[in-house]
Amino acid sequence: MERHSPGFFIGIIATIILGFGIIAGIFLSLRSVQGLGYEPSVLQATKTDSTSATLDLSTFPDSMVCHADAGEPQINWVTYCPSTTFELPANSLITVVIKQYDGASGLYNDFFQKVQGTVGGVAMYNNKPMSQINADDAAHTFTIQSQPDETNPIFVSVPLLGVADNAPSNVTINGNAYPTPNIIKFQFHTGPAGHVYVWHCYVPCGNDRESPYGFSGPMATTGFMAGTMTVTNY
Ligand SMILES: [Cu+2]
Repeated sequence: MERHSPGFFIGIIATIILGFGIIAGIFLSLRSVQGLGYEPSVLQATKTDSTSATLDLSTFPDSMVCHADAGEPQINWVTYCPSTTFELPANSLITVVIKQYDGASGLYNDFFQKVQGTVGGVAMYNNKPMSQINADDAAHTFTIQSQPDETNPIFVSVPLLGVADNAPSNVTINGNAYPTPNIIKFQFHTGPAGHVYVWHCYVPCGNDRESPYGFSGPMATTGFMAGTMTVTNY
């Protein structure tokens, strides 16, 4: 039988210790990411009758209105408002109305310039029906996806038109000035209760244009540009 030097065994022990160290490191960093994440309160769509409901949202270029106590740097992050943890009634027609106050930052992936999964394949942009917008004009997207094992998949994706960069800030909310928002409205259907979907924005509207190219900060944080959509009975 081959004999190993003491160094061989020290190497194995070092590898085991290092392995545990890496696992512990990953675990701790994941925990701290969760700690950074903001757990928003649940926003239930408002039922208008037994088979329909409305979800009223806004998107802001900063967090002054929606996360007033966030502190640095979150107070400067773009955000959906008032929440990104949504609850929708089962087997219903959902009308989403978004007041979009932010300028465009544009898409890297033109797939998300199309309106997808809505009733009629369109969204209303300031009362005008459109099935897509220019990729460069997108400020955010409203995108619902399903996990791979989902038995009732839903895919809805609507690009939100940015306001012009030179638009005057003529709207005041809680003492903060914003331009007149674009109003984006669309509808989709929910299926049976008891399903949870992934909700996200796909415009790289995060902190910077360096790696990871706008997908950091608010894009990676629950309550800003990431969340969940739960279909339930209420
Ligand atoms: Cu966004």
